[in-house]
Amino acid sequence: MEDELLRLRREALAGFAAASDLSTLEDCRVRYLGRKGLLSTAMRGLGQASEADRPRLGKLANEVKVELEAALDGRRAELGSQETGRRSQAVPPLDLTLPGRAIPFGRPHPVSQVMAEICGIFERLGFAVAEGPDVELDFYNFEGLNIPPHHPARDMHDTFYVSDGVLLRTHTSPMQVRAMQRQSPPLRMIAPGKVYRCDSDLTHTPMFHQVEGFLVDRQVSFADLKGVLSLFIAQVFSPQTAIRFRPSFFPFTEPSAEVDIACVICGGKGCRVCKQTGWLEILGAGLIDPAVFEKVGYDPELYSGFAFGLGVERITMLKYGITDIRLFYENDLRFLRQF
Ligand code: 2U9
Repeated sequence: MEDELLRLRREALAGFAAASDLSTLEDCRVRYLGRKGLLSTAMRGLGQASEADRPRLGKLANEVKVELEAALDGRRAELGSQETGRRSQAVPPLDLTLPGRAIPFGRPHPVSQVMAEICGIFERLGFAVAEGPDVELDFYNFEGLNIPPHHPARDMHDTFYVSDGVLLRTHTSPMQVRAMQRQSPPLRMIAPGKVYRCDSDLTHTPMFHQVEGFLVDRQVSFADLKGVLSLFIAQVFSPQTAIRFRPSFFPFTEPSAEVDIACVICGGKGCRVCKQTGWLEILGAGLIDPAVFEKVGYDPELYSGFAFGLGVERITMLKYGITDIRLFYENDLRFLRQF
């Protein structure tokens, strides 16, 4: 028995020393010190030793056990630090002098930038900003704006219909009709957003952005409209930009006008962009037609108002000399990075 314990001790110590990694060492531990390992089996055999030998052999078995556990711990620590060392050597050394990797920054789309600029100008003039649904009811898009069924003005809008009486809004003014139904005057509001028309060429896309605005109060005149739009144009373009109001027609305004600025390319001399006229149309406007007030229950004898509408892509194109509207929607970074 004594010989067997000493042999186990020798073999186990040799096994621990020979283990070249933590997993082999663990196998070795199970073999010698595990619950069903060789040392436990030998200790169970102590019962068969003579009563005289038993205390000495028991003491020896315990000493072997303590010695093997200490040797195991030592070897485990040794192999553990060797493995950590090997792992850290596998990581390439850090070169702190290398230049960092640049984080590519995004930026707002040029149309979003100009949209924000336009909204900012009107907000500083006290206009509230309204939002509303892209899918609209016929009433808010047409009827409430004095465009009844079969009115020829509907043809100009190239409407996408979703179902009977439901459509993609062709302008953002439906939001203003909704606002008039909710609130009573005075009202000052702009409605920015996407609009949809079945049209596509160098200057038209099926979806584009508009900002439409209106002001309703007692005794609002065309002079108020001219004042607000002159301030607006001076800020978006320059205070030196010449402006003219040209008579026009819209079903929802009377009188109506289209507003031109002196051509940003030739300064008014005449060129290809302004078709030799020296002027560029940038927005439409007018005094709100009393028929629109009647639709929403405002008294047209008591209230008057002005309204205007502009296409954001068009303003952006004129501001930056862009000649093809489709460039806005191709997501070519060489184009977008210029803004
Ligand atoms: C209400 C009543 C009237 C908004 C207006 C225009 C004139 C106009 C076009 C410019 C270019 C749209 O993007 S475009 O095609 N808009 O010419 N819009 S007056 O009139 C309103 C708005 C709200 C209640």
